[in-house]
Amino acid sequence: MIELIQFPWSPFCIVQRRILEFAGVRFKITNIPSQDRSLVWKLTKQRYYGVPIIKDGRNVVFEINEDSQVIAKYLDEELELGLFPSQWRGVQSVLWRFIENEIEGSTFRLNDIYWKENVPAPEQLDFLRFKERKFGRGCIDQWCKEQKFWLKQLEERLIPFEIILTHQPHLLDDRPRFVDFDLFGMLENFLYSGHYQLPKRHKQIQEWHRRMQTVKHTDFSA
Ligand SMILES: N[C@@H](CCC(=O)N[C@@H](CS)C(=O)NCC(=O)O)C(=O)O
Repeated sequence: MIELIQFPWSPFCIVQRRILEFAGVRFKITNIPSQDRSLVWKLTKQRYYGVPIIKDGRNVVFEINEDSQVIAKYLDEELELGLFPSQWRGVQSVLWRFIENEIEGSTFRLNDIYWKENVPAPEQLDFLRFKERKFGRGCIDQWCKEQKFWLKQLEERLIPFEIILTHQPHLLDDRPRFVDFDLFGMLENFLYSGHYQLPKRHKQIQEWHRRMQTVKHTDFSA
């Protein structure tokens, strides 16, 4: 059985989790503390410490750089999901960079504002230290003060997706492709704390998001 090693609010983990649910296969979730990557380190034979990774029998699958989609492509091939059709290769690789940088830049900050509610107490010290070493002292307090700005920025950066979805049910055509799951993962991370809703003006995104929560591969089989 495929095992997903993750922690629940990670946007990139949510992407792979939803792909596995979409596929309709049985899979196992192993949650690790967000600041303890020893299991990942061990399984990858000291080659990776990020999440998510997956273990499928003897195969341990993980990313090789910031923009690789090794895990999603592995699942796509093994489970024949049609997430990376060749005609959309170029377009998808441009879109996922936008989603994972421009969109994620707003969404993770907005969710991190509520970190004390998400991160279990014993992990909070390491979590805060990790964030402050990466983004500077007091970064989360700063994001808290800037909350309106990040919300506005997210709303604006979602406009192109709202326009696309006015014309078609999914981001590239009439069925979900990888970028649909990618955007879904970032938005689920944004919604994780329960303090936010999707921007009111983005009605098409709201509907698409509702569909993406339950869509199944079998809905599209011939
Ligand atoms: N492009 C990677 C990004 C994964 C990523 O940034 N994961 C975060 C957690 S959300 C992580 O583990 N970062 C390294 C760290 O926290 O040390 C992917 O799609 O899996």
